[in-house]
Formats: sequence, C-alpha cells, structure tokens
Amino acid sequence: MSKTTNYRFSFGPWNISEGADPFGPTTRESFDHEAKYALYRPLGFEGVQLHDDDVVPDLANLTAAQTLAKAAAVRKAFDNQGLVAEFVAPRLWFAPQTADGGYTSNSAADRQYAIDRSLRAIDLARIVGAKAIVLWLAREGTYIREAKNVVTANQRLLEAVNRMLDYDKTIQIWIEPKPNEPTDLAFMPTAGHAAALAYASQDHRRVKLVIESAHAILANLDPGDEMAFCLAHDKLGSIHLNDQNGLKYDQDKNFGSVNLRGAFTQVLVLEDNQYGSRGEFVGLDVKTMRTQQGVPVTEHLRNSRQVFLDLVAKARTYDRRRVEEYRQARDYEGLELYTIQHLLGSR
Ligand code: XLS
Ligand code: MG
Repeated sequence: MSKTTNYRFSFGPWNISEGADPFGPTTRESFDHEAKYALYRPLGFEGVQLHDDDVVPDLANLTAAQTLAKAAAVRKAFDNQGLVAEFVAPRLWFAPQTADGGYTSNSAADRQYAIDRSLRAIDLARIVGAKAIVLWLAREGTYIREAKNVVTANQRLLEAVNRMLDYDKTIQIWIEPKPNEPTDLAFMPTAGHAAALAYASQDHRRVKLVIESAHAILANLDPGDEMAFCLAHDKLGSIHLNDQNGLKYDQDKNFGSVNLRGAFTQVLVLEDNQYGSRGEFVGLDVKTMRTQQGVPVTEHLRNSRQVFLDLVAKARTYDRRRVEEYRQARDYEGLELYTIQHLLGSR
C-alpha cells in the first residue's frame, strides 16, 4: 500500500460557470478562459480538462491553420503557467449534426461529422500535449428505443473507436460512461459496458475509462466499485469526483457533500491501489450552486479538493491491521462501527 502518492488535481474550465440552469439565465458574469487558467495553480490544480472548443473556441468557423495556431498558443500559455492539458474531448452534443448522436446517428453524414471531429480532437490533444481524448458519449443513445437499432449502434461505437486508434498509434481513448441525460437511455451506461468495448477494440491497452462519481450513482452503482473494477483491469484513465443526491438530474455536487462514507470508499480504493503514482490526475467535475455570489466562484473546487485531501488523511490513519482482524472474525458490525467512528474522529 502506498502512503506517499502525491496527488495532482485537474478540473475543466466549465467548472467555473455562470450559473445558468435549464430553468433560468445566468446568475454571474462570464469569465474568459485565459483568466480561468490563471486561477488553477493558486487553487492547487495543475491539470486542465478540455473540450476541443475549450482549446479553440468557435472552431467551426476557423480554418485548419487558424485552429492549429490557436492550439499552439494555448500550449505555450500552459507551459508558461506550469499547467498540463489532461485530455481533450470532442464536444459531440452541441453541433446541429449531433442532435441525434454522432457515431450512432442514423445519418451517415452525421456519423462522418463525428469521426472527423474526433480525429481533429486527437490533433488538438497532440498539440496541447494531452495523452488522451475523452469520449463522454452524451447523445449516443435514444429518447425512445425504437429510434435506433441498438446492435448496430454498439457496432458503430466500436468502429469509431477503432478508427481513432488507427488514426494515431499512441493516443489513449478514455470513455466516460453515464446512463442517461441528455438521452433517456444511453448506449454506454456503466464501466462494464465501456470495458467490453475497450477489450473488443483493436488495441485495448489504449482504451481506458473516466469514472465520474455522479454518473455511477445515476446508474445506481457504487462509484468506488466502478473505480475498483477499472483498476483491476488497468483501465482507470481518470476520475471525475463529485457527488449526487439520488436518482435525479446530474448534479455535480461537491465531493463528499452527500455521502461522506461513499466518498471515503472512493478515496480508499484510490489510495490502496496507487492511483496517481503513474501521473494520473484526481479530476473534479463539480458545479457551484446557482445561488453563490461573486465572479468567479471557485470555492466548490477548493473545497472539493480539500475534502479529498482530508479523506486521504483519514485513509492513511485507517487501521488496516484492525480492519483485517474484523474481516478474519467476519465481524462486519464491528468493522462498520470502527469505520464510522474513524470518520467521525472518535477512533
Ligand atoms: C460530463 C463530462 C464531460 C467530459 C468531457 O460529465 O465530465 O465534461 O469529461 O466531455
Ligand atoms: Mg465528468
């Protein structure tokens, strides 16, 4: 067991948000990306999670040369500020061509758009120095199941991943599962689905996963178990820590804010399996409350990171010898009380 992992943290610029929700306008002024990047180091973060249009805003209206030049400038700015691009994700849920999904759309032209955009995202990842692209398959699913042939859709996802692996021989592809929202039924709901896709691909070692706590909870699964499953298969590319109050809209609450013991479980899994020792980031994907005043609001990032570190301290003082004794005696009542009292600080 490692006691020494020095964790490094990441978040995406969208985590510093203007407070809009589906029922109302923004409640804070917008804050441009360059100004956001300047906040990373002071907040204790060095990794930047990026979408393709975070790297190059308005990329649909730029020439290839303009796009590459902008990406190179972002790379330089990161280098100057001591920042690292963790990944680039093609934003395949905003463009009109992806209204009914990209890789799994019934339209051949839309599918081609999705592939082309993904390959451009790989180019951008190369330029900004990210070793992976992330596929959060937002609209790859259906609003009604009769809308698509689900067998064909799954085959198309595999073809798309193989196309990306073929295009670049070293890039990693990290799939981020989520069971619903914005679709009703997503094709890639859990780590098991994504791992099956990875193993079916032409180079499974380069296909990994991002496990987001809230997404696992939305699938009624335990986030720590989803992470452990990936670790057992060396498939945990990254994590998006946050929290979620039951089965409702995706909330991206602060890490540990709903289920502290569940958050402890996630930290234990990461600690006990040396997550981070090969440079993997502890990624956050948290939204502040719409009601929070100020521009920009960053407390949710600072606080979630702090809760993670506090739980790391708890994990490091969790008495494993005692845990083992309880396990041997099969005294899970005793083990549960010890765990809760350890979290409460009384043991
Ligand atoms: C949504 C995802 C998304 C991906 C990149 O929850 O976290 O932001 O990480 O598209
Ligand atoms: Mg996420």
